[in-house]
Amino acid sequence: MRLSTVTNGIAAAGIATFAAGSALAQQALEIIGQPVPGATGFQPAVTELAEDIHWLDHMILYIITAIVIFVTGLLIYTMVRFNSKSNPTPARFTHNSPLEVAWTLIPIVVLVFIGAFSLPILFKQQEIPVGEVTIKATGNQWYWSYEYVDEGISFDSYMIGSPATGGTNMMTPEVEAQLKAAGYSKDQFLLATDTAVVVPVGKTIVVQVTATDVIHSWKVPAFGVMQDAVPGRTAGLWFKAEKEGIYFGQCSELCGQMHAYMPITVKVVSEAAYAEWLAKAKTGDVQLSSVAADAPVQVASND
Ligand SMILES: [Cu+2]
Repeated sequence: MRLSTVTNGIAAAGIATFAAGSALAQQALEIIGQPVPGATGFQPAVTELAEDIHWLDHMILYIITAIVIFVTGLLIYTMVRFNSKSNPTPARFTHNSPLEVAWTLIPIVVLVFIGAFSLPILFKQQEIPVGEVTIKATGNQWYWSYEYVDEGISFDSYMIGSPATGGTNMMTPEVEAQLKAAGYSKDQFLLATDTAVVVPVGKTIVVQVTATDVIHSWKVPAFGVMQDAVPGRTAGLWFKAEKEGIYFGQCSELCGQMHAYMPITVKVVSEAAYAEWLAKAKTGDVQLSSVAADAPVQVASND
């Protein structure tokens, strides 16, 4: 694993950039998108798509709750009112047309209502805009490869602690040290990767998802995106992250023995930090800046 040193300036600007680089505040990236022990809700939403999904989920939860209360009430009423003690002679009729029409129409209305809100959200996800950054994500057994198609950068991304990084997919003191060196803690084991997808904040990112062997799935919960990676086919997803930080995702299509060990790490950084990373990545160093032993990965930021 490569651990590079502080913010190499853009070569062309040499010393000037270096001076500016040191003037930029060194800001630790906050880990925002990760599972939390005991949590039951969603990870924080940092894209419009994720906000839409959360809104839809909450709206449907109200409808579900009303239906559950209504049906439970009916059941209890029926049990009390029509048991053999309180209703010894049951009625003999077999049809009730108004009732049957009602229990057909009301669910249709409920479903159409839900569809009227969910379909526009689905279309928003599926209509891929023109990306300001386009990344091709390729699923492999068992790691992700990334290619910044307009920049000529490509690299693989392995879980820290996986065999490719010298591990055994188990937590060991060595893995803990590797995680620490990369700016993470033990809690990010199974989530943190040796290299990360780095994207600028507030920009439209288009990810072209595919696979080389079996079906994988590229998913980052905080962005509200998930796309199957199918061999021989390229499918798109897009997002615009509104907050700088570190976001984790996982392969979300069972793809074999080490399915659980091919996570996704996305670092959303300022435009300046992205430009610096890009310049460095073009020289072959795809690590994001340097690392203080106890701080999350440092990136230069001017805000
Ligand atoms: Cu997979």
